[in-house]
Amino acid sequence: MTKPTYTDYFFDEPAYNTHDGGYVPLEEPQTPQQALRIPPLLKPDKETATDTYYTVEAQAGETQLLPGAKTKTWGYNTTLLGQTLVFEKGKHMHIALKNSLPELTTFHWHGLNVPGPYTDGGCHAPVYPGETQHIDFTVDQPAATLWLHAHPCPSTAEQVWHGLAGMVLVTDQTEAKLPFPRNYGVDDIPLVLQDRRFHENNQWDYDADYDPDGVQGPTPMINGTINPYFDVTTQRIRLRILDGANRREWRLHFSHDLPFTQVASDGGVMPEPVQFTHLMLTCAERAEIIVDFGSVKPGETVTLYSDDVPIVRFRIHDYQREDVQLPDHLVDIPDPDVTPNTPIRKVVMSGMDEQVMIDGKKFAMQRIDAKQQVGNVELWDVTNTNEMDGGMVHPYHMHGTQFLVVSRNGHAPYPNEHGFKDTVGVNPGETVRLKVWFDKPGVFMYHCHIIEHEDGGMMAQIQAYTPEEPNKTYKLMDMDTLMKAVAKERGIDVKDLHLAGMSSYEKMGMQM
Ligand SMILES: [Cu+2]
Repeated sequence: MTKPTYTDYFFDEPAYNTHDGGYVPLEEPQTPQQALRIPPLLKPDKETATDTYYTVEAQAGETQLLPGAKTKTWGYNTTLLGQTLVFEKGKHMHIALKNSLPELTTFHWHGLNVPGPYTDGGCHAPVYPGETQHIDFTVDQPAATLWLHAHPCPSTAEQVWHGLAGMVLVTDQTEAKLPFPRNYGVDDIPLVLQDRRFHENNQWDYDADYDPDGVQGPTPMINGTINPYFDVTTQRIRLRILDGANRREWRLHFSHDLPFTQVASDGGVMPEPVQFTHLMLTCAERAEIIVDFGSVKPGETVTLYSDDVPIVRFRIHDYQREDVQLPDHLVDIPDPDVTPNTPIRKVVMSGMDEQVMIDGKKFAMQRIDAKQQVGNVELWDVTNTNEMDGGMVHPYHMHGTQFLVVSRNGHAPYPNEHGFKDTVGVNPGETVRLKVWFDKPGVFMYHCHIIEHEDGGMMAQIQAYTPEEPNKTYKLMDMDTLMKAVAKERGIDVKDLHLAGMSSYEKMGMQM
């Protein structure tokens, strides 16, 4: 039987962001095309057979994005986004987290299976300006495309907007044996999809663009490149695509409806490859796709679009012909049993704008909302009740776990949702059932990954505990400490401090 090629985006069309009142359409940049920036691989400080040492430095700088003035940007080991980290499965990683920014930040490893809350790097793990902290962990999960981003509540959105987002590639022996392109920068290409608005003198202005439903800009920015092209020199390329935007959904398709094959989702290689002509990603989701240009002649250009706007041009050069068939089965994904006694947890995402909440509450850093024993499998029913004006898709993300998608409103999940995921788009009026377990203890956040929604309180946290320490207490960040620290960094009085996400609490008359 020939396998299907899927030609639709699956998500509910009336809930697409294009229908939002505040939607900012993408516009094709009018500036000259530039070579797609490929983030360099970060060189380890030291490497042995068993251990790897990295220094990750959050820094401020300037980046030439448009002709004329450089743009003030932030990045990891570079001025914008990050150098790419490679984590080899089984190795012990030692990472120095250095903050050279003028304000506190955190280093969150999105999708990485590490203990919480300090190694995970959510809001409870601040690194103050001028400080260096050290984490270490053993890489304990399959090959995957993960990412590093800032997560200091309620300023996550603003810091990511400044540029704090980098790629993290986990490698392992299983993936290494699959016939995938893996020559980094040549046929294995990270693709961070973001959007920005350029104000006077080519600068970004987060406050001016602020929208509690998610900040957007009209200009596509791909790997920190405006109007990029990529020179293709092989028949096949692998794109590791990340929706790194604060709010934007990407509806991807190539010119001539060129089909492509998705081989991995958030948490790694999928059990089976799935062929598409169209693919929608919600915030923080990743898809690894393999594109075969075998039907395209050298000299031609294949364009990647989001909706109807070109975002990357692939200029096809001479390439060596190859005839690679992907196996029908790629990897085995463990699917732990559930029983009629398996607990079913309910999570409700509600509201839009300032009203966003989880289970009728806004996030509080000192409150533990749920507990689950490490190793136990539970079903999580995640519901999006927001149907106002057609509603919107909330990308639901969990720290500390790679989950399985069981069903959508009782029906089969989408064809590319059979592998490990850490972020899943939930349509309005829909309940997505997940199979969730934690391998590591700690306090972990779960939230909408429209980043302004999480800053605005659409977030909660769970304590994953071991039977030996069911009531372990962790030192959790508190609002008073945070506000005083940021006010001091900015040289202002704490009563004059305003952080973007706070407005959602104030409008609702709620305390952070
Ligand atoms: Cu949301």
